[in-house]
Amino acid sequence: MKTYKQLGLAALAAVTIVACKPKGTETAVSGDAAQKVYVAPGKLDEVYNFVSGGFSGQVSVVGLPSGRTIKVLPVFSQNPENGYGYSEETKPMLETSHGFIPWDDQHHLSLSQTNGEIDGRWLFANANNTPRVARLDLKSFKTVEILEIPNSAGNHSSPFLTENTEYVVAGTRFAVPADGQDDVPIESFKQNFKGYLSFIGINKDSGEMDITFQIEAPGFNFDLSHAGKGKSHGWFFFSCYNSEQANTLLEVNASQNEKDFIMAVNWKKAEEYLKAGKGKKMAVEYAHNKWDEEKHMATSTIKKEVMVLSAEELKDICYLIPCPKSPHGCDVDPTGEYIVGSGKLAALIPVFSFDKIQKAIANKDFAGEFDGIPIIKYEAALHGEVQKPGLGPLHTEFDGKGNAYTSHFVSSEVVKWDIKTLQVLDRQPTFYSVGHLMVVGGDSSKPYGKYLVAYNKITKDRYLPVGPELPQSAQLFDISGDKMKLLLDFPTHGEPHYAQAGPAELFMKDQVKFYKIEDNKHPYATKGENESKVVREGNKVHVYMTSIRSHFAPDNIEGIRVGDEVYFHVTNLEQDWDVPHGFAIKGAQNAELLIMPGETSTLRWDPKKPGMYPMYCTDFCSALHQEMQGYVRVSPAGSNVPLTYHLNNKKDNAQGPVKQGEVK
Ligand code: K7E
Ligand code: CUA
Repeated sequence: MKTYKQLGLAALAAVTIVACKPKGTETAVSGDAAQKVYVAPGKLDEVYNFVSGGFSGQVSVVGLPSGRTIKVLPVFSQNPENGYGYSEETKPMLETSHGFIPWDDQHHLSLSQTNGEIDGRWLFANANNTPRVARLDLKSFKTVEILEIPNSAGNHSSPFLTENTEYVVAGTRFAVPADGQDDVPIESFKQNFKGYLSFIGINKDSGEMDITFQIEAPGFNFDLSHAGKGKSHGWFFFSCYNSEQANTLLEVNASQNEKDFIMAVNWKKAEEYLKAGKGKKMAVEYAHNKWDEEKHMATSTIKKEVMVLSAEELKDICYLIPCPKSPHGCDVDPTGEYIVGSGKLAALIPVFSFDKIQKAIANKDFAGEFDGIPIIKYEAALHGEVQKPGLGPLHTEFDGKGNAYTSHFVSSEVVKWDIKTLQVLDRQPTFYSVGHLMVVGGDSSKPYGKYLVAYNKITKDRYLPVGPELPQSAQLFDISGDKMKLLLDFPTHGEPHYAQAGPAELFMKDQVKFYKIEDNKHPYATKGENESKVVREGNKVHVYMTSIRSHFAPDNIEGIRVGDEVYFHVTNLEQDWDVPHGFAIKGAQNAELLIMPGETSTLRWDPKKPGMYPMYCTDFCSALHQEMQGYVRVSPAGSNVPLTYHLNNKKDNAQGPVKQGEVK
């Protein structure tokens, strides 16, 4: 029995909780919001939104305006749902110079562009922790390439790209000593630590990545970047913090200087120096992993050198522009004239002018040098400052109508302002603590506009509570009018940072629906049931298996022994869209396989003890999906049970003579 006093306290606590709840969270939505986001059953969304997964290592595809998550695309993390990073074919995608890495922290995305417009071909994604850049092919929505970045740590200012996808860049967030020369005291930071910027060349037709050159810059922390476009094509802009070059308690020690920098890089000039032989070869090791769409498998190779240009020696490739208080976002407007820097601790937003930067360089209007790199005078580069925009400005996107939208982490709001006049036009609260925001096509030369999405860090009371770990969240705004209108909240997969989006038509043409079985060049492909077989090579057993509605061939196997390494090479014989089969076997220390029509995938299985092991299809593929099953009999090590395989109790699973793997 509770005493009155206890009940009183409980009642008081309840009142307190109610009183603490932020007010007005529901009232920000206008009356027609539901109509604007409603996508009726059978209808398709208007926009593909690719959203970074942060610490999930993956990328989500979200439909807008509905906010529905359509798919999670595996990139840097193993994905048990479809066997990515578990199947023998996909494991090489996650190889690095440090060995197999099953996870990463994925922050930024860039859709490939032609003439500054999104072209719908590829999506690039960065990995922060073990520096890598991935390329996804948007015909198949698959990760088809991952390139490790040497001389880097914390690949944060990445993977931003130039207007014809000539380069994707990767700037190191942590200043580091060069690879192989890094066994030095941390105290020697100022002498030995550098900031490397990688320019990854992209093959025009195939999309294949290769590091064309790196620029060795002073030991700053390069945070974010965006390429020039239009008139500023040929330049790249990187924000950097920690110009103090502190190496401990950065929270305090890297916030000392009134201004850090935006570094403007003339990459066309860098190309000239490279051609003129001014680069030096550096011995490094980095993995280059490629997916082969015909062999249905990845290969990983280790590359051994990279060309490096020194910013200190080659005077006119890098310039520093002072930028207030620990810059974060670095964004370029659709015309290429305005460069917006966002100081996380600043109470204003500086906007720089490309024309003025050029003039300042021509007139040597410098305020000194930093490690041999000219510092342009702040006022000489400045177009103007947005006054009192909000607190903690982070990231800016554009609508193509002369407006900019900046996220404010500390004051939890999106602020709309005029790029030319720098006047604040509108502000809307976000719930809560917005990081990146994105306008559809908002970092291209031709924004599509219409929608803005805020990606928030904190959700508290926005969804049904699910314990201490809550989802992150996105909020959709209609930006077609003068004032932004909040339309929708939706939870996200992982922690969203940056995102990209484009109109649906761009991505719907030429999509792969299935793989032609006659084009399958996988060395273990089985192109018909009567080709299925089981072959023993010492303790390795290769199962050439097929799947078709609704059975595997073979579906019974005997003669497997403890100590065997069994490889199930499953070929899905279906030739129709949306008919994958799954494959799983009891005791596999692995995920399932999810095999697309016409594809071959391999599951490695090392049975640990004798027994009868059922295997089955995991993807509900037909009315008789549940019948899609079989057995593998595992005998003790050294047993002489002959290796046989069956379908419909016929050994050799078809007509013809009984085939048996050799048994030693
Ligand atoms: Cu601002 Cu990693 Cu782009 Cu997150 S970063 S928010
Ligand atoms: Cu195949 Cu279920």
